[in-house]
Amino acid sequence: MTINIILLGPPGAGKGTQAGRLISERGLVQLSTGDMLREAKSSGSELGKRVAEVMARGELVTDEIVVGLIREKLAQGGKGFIFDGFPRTLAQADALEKLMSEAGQRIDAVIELRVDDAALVSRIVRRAEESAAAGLPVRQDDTPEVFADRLREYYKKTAPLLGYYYAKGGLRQVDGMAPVDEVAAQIAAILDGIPA
Ligand code: B4P
Repeated sequence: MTINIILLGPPGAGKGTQAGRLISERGLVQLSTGDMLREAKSSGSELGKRVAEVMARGELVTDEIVVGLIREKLAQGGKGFIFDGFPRTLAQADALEKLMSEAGQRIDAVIELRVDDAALVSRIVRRAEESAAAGLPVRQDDTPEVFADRLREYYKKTAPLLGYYYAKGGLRQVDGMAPVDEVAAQIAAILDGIPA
């Protein structure tokens, strides 16, 4: 069965973590705008330089850039997508709806990972400490100061999507505070309940 899902939630909610599970367990294709933007950043291109400045401030990159990246990926084809970190604004949600309908596809479920703010901050701080201890690069936006700005952007620009998808009837919620395996089990139960 082919399914397309959106993982929605604040920064650090575990969208990327759960997308990783879904790739290995269900063979879905992950479309992470965060990863795409980090790739653009490390390429050193003009676009990458602009993106790097915005991300370092904890702000959202423009809808135009992000929708362009998603359009390119969707044009490469494939079935069964996990939209991880996209859409993040109402304009992106509208653009996605258009792109999916042009491709003759639909979004089967929008899954919100619910995690409280204090837990988000401690996850991000832990990730930065673990990366540093392992000699791995630490994400520039994983500092408590930038994280506060990322969270502010989330509540201002992304949280309104919860009402948007609730009104459409496709919003499902999971307890993102639970351990990774338990969150994965909650998501699996939602996916198993989607009619073929
Ligand atoms: P993203 O890369 O999307 O990153 P994120 O929101 O920080 O992370 P995610 O929710 O995936 O958390 P993760 O699994 O890593 O965005 C980064 C930046 O890119 C944005 O600020 C923005 O500038 C830009 N951007 C991206 N998409 C955009 C868009 N559409 N439009 C505009 N700009 C865009 O988990 C975090 C940590 O928690 C990890 O260390 C993990 O191990 C841990 N964790 C996960 N699940 C856990 C659990 N259940 N219990 C305990 N710890 C857990």
